[in-house]
Amino acid sequence: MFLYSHNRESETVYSINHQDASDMKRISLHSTKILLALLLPAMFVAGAFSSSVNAQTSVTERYAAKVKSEFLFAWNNYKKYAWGHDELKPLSKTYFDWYGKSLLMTPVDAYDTIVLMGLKKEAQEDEQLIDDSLSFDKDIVVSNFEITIRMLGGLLSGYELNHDKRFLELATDLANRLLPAFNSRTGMPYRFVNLKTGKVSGAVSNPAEIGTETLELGTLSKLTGNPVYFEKAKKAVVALFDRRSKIGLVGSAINVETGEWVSTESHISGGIDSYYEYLLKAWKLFGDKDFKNMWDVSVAVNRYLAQEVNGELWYGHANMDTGLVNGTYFGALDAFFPAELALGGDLKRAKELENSCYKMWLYYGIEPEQINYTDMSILDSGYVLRPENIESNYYLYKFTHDPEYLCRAETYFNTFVYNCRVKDGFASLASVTTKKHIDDMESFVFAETFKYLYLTCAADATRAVNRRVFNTEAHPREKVLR
Ligand code: DMJ
Repeated sequence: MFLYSHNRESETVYSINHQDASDMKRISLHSTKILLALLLPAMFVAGAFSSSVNAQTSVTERYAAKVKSEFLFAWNNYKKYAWGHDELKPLSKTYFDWYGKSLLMTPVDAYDTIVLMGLKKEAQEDEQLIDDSLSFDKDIVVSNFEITIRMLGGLLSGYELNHDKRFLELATDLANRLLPAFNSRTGMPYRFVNLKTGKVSGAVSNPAEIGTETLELGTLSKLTGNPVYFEKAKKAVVALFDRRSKIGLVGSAINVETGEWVSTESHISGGIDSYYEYLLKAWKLFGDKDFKNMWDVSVAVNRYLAQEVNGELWYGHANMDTGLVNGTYFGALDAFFPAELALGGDLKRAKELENSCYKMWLYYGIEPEQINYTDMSILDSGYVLRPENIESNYYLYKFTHDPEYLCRAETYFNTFVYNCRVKDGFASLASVTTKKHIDDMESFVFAETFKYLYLTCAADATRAVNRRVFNTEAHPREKVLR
């Protein structure tokens, strides 16, 4: 089986090793439970949040302070070993630039979290770095999707928070350089574009990469008064939506020149996930009814992909034309969906799916990239510091105020720190069973993982963003159209 990864160009497609998967099945559930039983009591103070309201507030404040302190630990290591580069390599204490030349990925992705945490000195240093050194005039081929959600998203949120005109200039320049990606016959964007020449490549794309530009380009249209950005993004989404199957599902790969589906496998996982997220959020942010209609049709996923297994709710993989589930896989990226269900008003399903996601997180001490939910066996054992599970828990708490989700937030935080903190930052895991670290710390750790952990407990910061809509990289958007 092949899946599209959201990540770098070099990681566009990866395969799952079925031998590993069957080996993993042999790991006994019993030993995992014993391991959890030994580890968890020492690490968690579960229940601390559920006492009186005052006690709850002081505990949440202490927790928020701990999250902030771990964020600062990661940020200071980025500053020490990778300042001015895209990412910190936390084991070798050096840096990684996605395209050979830095686009300041971590400084841009981290900026609004730094502001929300009230870290004034760090915010000033970061703003200065971006103002002085960020330039998109580079002869590099970039992923339209990744650069839109991380860089354009980060610059626009930064501008909405600091009103620094340079951020808006940079965002506009970047969007103009990305726009050629939309010049396909169908209006759906190519995956890659050269920032200097505008040359495009990657005609076979997927719903997530095609449909995850509306929040960023729509915001830019409102801020600049130039409608072209939103028009291009919306046209792409509509072109994709119009190619849905008779039962309302989309596939996982489509040719943007011919409009033909290349893979009819339907799911809510990586490669499709944020297409659904942006249908809902474009409606929430811009009040555009077309997006609401598209979201309403798309909840066909609840009808065809949702499955009850052992009394738990999961979402599988199905053929987009028949709706018959043919793969019982679920993973770290799918865990974004309880958040969308909650935002869309379906709290019942949101809670059920969040319970499954939480189980997936705890089962091996921290979540693997993908499991088979019928027996919880691992299909892809890595953990790259992803935020989606934590993000959904944040929304569940926001909508229910049930202290259970505060307890869970603490568990997410403790297990994250316990498993991924290394001497000089936070490192991804090659495998959640061996817990072996790899030399990789994605910028979304700053943009999303720490932000959602912090917002779950920091009341002031949460109030500040309550009316905003987060893009898929957790950059908060002001409701500029209402
Ligand atoms: C982030 O870049 C975004 O959340 C995206 O939508 C999915 N992948 C990563 C986090 O896992």
